[in-house]
Amino acid sequence: MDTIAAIATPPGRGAISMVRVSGPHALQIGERVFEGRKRIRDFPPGTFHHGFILDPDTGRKLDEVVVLVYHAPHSFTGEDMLEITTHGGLIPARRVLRALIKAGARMAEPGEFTRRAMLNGKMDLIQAESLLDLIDAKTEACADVALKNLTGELSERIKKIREKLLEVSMELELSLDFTDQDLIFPSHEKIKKTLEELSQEIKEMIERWNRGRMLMEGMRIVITGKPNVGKSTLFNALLSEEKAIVTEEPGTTRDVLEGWIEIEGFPVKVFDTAGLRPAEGKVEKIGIERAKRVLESADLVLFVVDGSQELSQEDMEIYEEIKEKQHLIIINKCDLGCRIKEFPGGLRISALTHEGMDRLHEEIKKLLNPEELGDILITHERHYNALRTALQYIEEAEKGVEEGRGEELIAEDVKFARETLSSLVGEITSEEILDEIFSNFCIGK
Ligand SMILES: Nc1nc2c(ncn2[C@@H]2O[C@H](COP(=O)(O)OP(=O)(O)OP(=O)(O)O)[C@@H](O)[C@H]2O)c(=O)[nH]1
Ligand SMILES: [Mg+2]
Repeated sequence: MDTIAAIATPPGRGAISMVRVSGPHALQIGERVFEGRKRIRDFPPGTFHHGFILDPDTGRKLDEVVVLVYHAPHSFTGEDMLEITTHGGLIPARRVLRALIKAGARMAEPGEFTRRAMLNGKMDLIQAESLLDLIDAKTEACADVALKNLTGELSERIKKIREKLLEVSMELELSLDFTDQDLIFPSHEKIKKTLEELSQEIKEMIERWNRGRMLMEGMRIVITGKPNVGKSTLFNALLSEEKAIVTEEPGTTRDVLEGWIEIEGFPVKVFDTAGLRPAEGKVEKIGIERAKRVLESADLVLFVVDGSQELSQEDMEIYEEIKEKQHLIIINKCDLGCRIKEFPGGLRISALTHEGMDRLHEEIKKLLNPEELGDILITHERHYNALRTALQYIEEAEKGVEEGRGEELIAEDVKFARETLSSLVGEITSEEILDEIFSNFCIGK
């Protein structure tokens, strides 16, 4: 294993930056560039030491630093590590990194520190991914869920399920050894019960995936309706910003506009789109195509109609298109009176005067269900897919027990379920998958 180094802090103006070094030669490489009162190898672990970093070839001073030493295995990566705190800004940390490379370290790949932490058993793959989630957290709630999984809550649940599956496998082995029907029967009842419990537990985790996804990636709210009903005015009201152009001319909005807001800790991405109608020009046509495309990916559609006029054929045509999706009907311009008798459950608002906006927020909040935030564990598609696959195997095994299939066959399904969960926590995961996951990390993490 070679020794890696990287700048762990983002570039730019700031008080301090940090350069990290990890690997079997971290201390020796540090010594080649560090000048202080003590040699690095004599630092007691976990203590800070003041000194200078010098160019190993010329002896030129590069920065005044503080160095912290960790001895393997008591470090983030599980290897010998140095954390060199340099002055902030672009140059000091870069010069220190260059000196370390000259002294024998190699530039770290993105996520390589975390990958080593995983290889050395400091964390599993789910925890590594949660670390990335924490860094990328857009809201407090995202950070809470990420931290929970970083400290191992999801991993623990998965490992417990896997242990129970192992018990089932052992029971099946036992049944295989006995041919006496009386002996086999009670064990089969027990196996069936365990499998049922496990599939129930996995189902509950999977059910919350959609909200976990919305928490991590943001809920996508798309505003649609015919031209001039006040979509852009509503968009601006939701964002509390005059971002979209509003005019009394139908067909004002052409491009898809987007903006982030936060509702109860959930990041929410709001899209304003072109009013839907038979397009009049080339630009509008493209705009409408784009609007339709973004509608397809909506978690929630806000279907807007103009309440100051009667409902039209055009409104109904658009409604027919979106009614199968999760939607809210918004009867806008209510400050001008409401002439729409249809849609008794529609939300009457005025995007202009903000009347009724509170109720709209409430309705969106209901869909996000923030009270159950604490139960969200699944926030990655990878986790969701693995759990679904494991569930299929477990259900197949359940069926096998019910139908009295041979123990070998049932044992196969249970084994596959176990292996799927092992790959979820990263114990048997291919290099390509690991490469892909870690490539999303920052350098220095
Ligand atoms: N009185 C009143 N006027 C509104 C309200 N909402 C929007 N308007 C007006 O309706 C007109 C159209 O508003 P926009 O927000 O541009 O409508 P749009 O649906 O985005 O229109 P397109 O982009 O052309 O599809 C503007 O003159 C707005 O000021 C409202 O709640 N009350
Ligand atoms: Mg508009």
